[in-house]
This record gives sequence, C-alpha cells and structure tokens, in this order.
Amino acid sequence: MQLKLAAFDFCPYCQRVRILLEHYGLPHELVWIDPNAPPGWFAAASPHGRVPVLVVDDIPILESAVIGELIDEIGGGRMFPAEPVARAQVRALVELVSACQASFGAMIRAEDEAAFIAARDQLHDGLGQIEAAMDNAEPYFSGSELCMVDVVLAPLLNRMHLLQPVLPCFPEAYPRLQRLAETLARLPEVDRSVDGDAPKVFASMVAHLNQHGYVGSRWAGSRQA
Ligand SMILES: N[C@@H](CCC(=O)N[C@@H](CS)C(=O)NCC(=O)O)C(=O)O
Repeated sequence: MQLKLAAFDFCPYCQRVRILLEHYGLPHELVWIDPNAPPGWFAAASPHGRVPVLVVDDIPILESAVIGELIDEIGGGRMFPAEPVARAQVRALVELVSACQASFGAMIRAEDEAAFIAARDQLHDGLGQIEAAMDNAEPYFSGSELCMVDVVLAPLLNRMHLLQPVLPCFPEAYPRLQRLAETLARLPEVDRSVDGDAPKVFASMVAHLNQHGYVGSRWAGSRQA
C-alpha cells in the first residue's frame, strides 16, 4: 500500500496525520502543497483546495478525522478504546478539539482585540470541557496510553505555546492540560511531525490566515525585537 500525504507546512490537521504516520512508523511520501499554486492533481483530489489529503495508492481520502481513523486501522488500532461507547466518546472529544482548533484559527484571523478576545473565550470554553473530561490518570489524556485525543490536541497545544509569549492564550486554570502539553511536546512522533523551525512554521500559518491582523502585527513585532 502506497501512502502519499498532501499537506501545507503550517496546517494543524496535517500535523495530526503526520503524528499518526510517525507513531506507527508507516512509510509515506510527503508532498508540500503551495496553497497559492496547487498542482493540478491536488485540485482534482481536493475540490475545496483543503489539506490534508492522504492518497492511498490512487484513492484520495479527505478529512483529518477520517484519515486518522484509517491510519489507526492500518497501523494496528491503538488510538481508540475497544468498547463502542468509549470509542464514541473519544470521537466526540476529537470533534471538540477540532472546534477549539477552529477558535484558535479565528484568534489568528482576528482583525482587532475584541475579535481576538471573543475567539479566545470560545477556545477557553472548549478547553475547559476537555480539561473536565480528562481522567486523573496521567501522563496522557486517558492514562498510560496515547489516544486519538492526544494526537489532535498536540498541534493545538503546540501552537498555543508558541503564541503564549506574544499574546497569552494558555488558561492557567487548566493544570492537567498544561502538563499534557509538556508531555506531548516531548514525544518523538510529535517532534518529527514538524519540519524545521516551529516559530517559522507558525509564522507561515499567521501569514496565510491574516498577516496584518491583531496577532500578525504583534507576532512580526516580537520577531524584530
Ligand atoms: N475539516 C478539515 C479541515 C482542514 C482544513 O481546514 N485545512 C486548512 C489548512 S489548516 C485548509 O486546507 N484550508 C484551505 C485554505 O486555507 O485555503 C480536516 O479536518 O481535514
């Protein structure tokens, strides 16, 4: 089976897929797509121009949650509990993390402080629900084994960590999430899921979403200082 992942360098949804590919040690080809000049095959595979796209042999699969479940099945199925209700709970949490990721995107797109704070409040609301759903067991979300909630949280928590010195966005009230962020950042598969300099990757995301917005102008200023 040949796996080819089409990705943008800054995309958190692509990073989820890369973490899983690295975790399971699945050989794959990584193809960087320039969002401003996508190749023809990519436009055909992803009609809305979205990444990630995982091409399995010749078949393009869209949507990170679907791709993630596919890779998990190919790799050996360690990311979800076996029991159906517990599996459904993990899927629901993955959806909640995606809503948080969208709020983070809205923070980066914000034109002004009011829009930034409104999006940050939404992010904190979602993170509060995730913190409340965490088992007391550590080090991972549900105890000693990495699960899909950890995989999808890692790119979000990493981006929040990068933004934190410029615009504080990490809720101090969520200590378990803080500890989880540190644990996930140390994982080799998370390390290998980002190419090169993480602040550069973050800058590329800001440039794509709103270079001159509330976050973009502050991020650029902090780099020059
Ligand atoms: N629901 C999708 C969301 C993917 C998504 O929003 N990807 C962004 C990049 S991070 C994208 O391709 N956006 C298209 C664009 O910016 O033109 C998934 O989970 O795969």
